Amino acid sequence: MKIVVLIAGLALIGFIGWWFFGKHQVAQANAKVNDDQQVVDVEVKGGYSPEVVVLKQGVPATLNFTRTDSSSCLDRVVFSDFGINQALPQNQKESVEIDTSQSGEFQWACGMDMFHGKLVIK
Ligand SMILES: [Cu+2]
Repeated sequence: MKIVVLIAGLALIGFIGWWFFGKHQVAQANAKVNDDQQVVDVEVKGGYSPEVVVLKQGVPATLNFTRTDSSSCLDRVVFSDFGINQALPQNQKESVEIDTSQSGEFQWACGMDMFHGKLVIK
C-alpha cells in the first residue's frame, strides 16, 4: 500500500512540475530570412500562434495572419507602434508589412486590446 501512495505522490509532483513549467512556455517563432525578405505565418485562433515573433532588423518583413477563429474579437489586428489597424477576414491570409528599421520589442493586439502578441526586432 505504501508504494502505491509513493507512486501516486511522485506522479502528482511530476504533474505539478509539468503544469507549472508548461505555463511559462510561450510559442515563439524566428522569421525565415531569404535574401532580402522575411516571412512569418501567424495563426489567429483564441489568440496568436506564435505569440512572439523574432525578426531580423533591416530586412523587410511580412506577417501573414490567418484567422480561423470565428470570434469577431480577433477580426482586427493592431500594431499601434506602426500605425497599422488591419481587418482579418476569416479563413483568409492577410499580409501585414512590418518596418524593421528600428530594433526593439513591439506589442500587437486585437482590435479590443484583449489578445496580445509581441514582435522582437533585433
Ligand atoms: Cu478582442
